[in-house]
Amino acid sequence: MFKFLKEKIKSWVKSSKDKVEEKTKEIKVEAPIKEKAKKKLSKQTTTSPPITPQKITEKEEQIPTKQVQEEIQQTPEKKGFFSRIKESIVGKYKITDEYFNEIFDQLELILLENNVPIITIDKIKEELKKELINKEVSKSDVEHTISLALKNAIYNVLQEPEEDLIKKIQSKKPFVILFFGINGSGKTTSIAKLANYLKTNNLTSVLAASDTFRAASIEQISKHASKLGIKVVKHDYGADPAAVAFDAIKHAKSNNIDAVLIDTAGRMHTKNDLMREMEKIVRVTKPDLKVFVGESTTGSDVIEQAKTFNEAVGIDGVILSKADIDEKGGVAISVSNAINKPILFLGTGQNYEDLKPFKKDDILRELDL
Ligand SMILES: Nc1nc2c(ncn2[C@@H]2O[C@H](COP(=O)(O)OP(=O)(O)O)[C@@H](O)[C@H]2O)c(=O)[nH]1
Ligand SMILES: [Mg+2]
Repeated sequence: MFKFLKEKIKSWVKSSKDKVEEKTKEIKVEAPIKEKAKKKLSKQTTTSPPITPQKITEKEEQIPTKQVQEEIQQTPEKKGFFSRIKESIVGKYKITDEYFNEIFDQLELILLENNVPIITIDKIKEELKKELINKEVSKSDVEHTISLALKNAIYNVLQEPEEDLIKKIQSKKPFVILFFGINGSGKTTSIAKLANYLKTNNLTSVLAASDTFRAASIEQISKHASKLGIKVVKHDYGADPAAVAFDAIKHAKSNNIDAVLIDTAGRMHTKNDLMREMEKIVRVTKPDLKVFVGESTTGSDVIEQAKTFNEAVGIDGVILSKADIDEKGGVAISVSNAINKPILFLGTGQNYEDLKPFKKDDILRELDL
């Protein structure tokens, strides 16, 4: 899923490390030292060759006398100059604000190119800053430190469900799940996959064919139901979707069925009348879980859809479909951060078993962080 992002992040970490080394050398060579202070400092050292950060160990660190320290600190040209020298002598580097911004600019571009919106980039930046700014990093640890900080930052923007869905469904009968999203986002397919997932977890379900609008939609869901060996409740095309869902819930109650999965017609989040219709379905069915199905590959569009659906009807969780054909993966990283709701599943193909419970650790593993 992260074909592009994974490689780009890897080379970013590497180039950030190279920059740290470069910068450390720069400090060593270019930093102006007041002549007087410099002489006093050199008097203390027994050997004359210039000290390069790579060769020096902590043990060999030269501690200037208090007087020398004061003189260096008093030099007007560089604030905090002494500490910078010290860092370079012991082969350590402190990541300053200025330096952080320099390396972060590159990462920002990489994330933008891979469908991560600004709101999430800002959050990642904030998290990275907390971990990296003013942190003393020994040279051998630079790569690991940056990579670990990014891992933590991404971990903190991801959201997985707090409670296992199977347990949740077992706690209330029938458990009503409503699915919505735009046309072609993968709602009907995801419903069929979820029905199959429930079946493998010994839970029964009934499908509500509440997409009474799109041509062939009732046939499509009926075909899935018959393949899976489960019941579908349907009316005619043009019927009230809320009434279909209501009947499905009634059927579940009288047949002791665990879950009701309500399909709906795809609707553009920008069409007010369709959003009002969705509000009516919510009022009538009182779903226990409202699931927004978004297509992973649509990038920033899906973030906008999620925000609008969340404001209009409220989202409890997200299914991101077509993760298998998404080479960027930015939406999986950012959708939760944009609406503050977890991703429940990733759709990873066209077969019934291609529905993967969302786990933060899996994402980090896929990113190789
Ligand atoms: N590759 C892939 N295709 C998917 C996935 N989910 C759905 N699709 C395909 O996307 C198309 C639209 O799906 P459908 O469920 O009809 O979307 P709906 O209009 O939201 O109900 C169909 O061709 C599905 O087979 C997925 O996770 N991966
Ligand atoms: Mg459909």
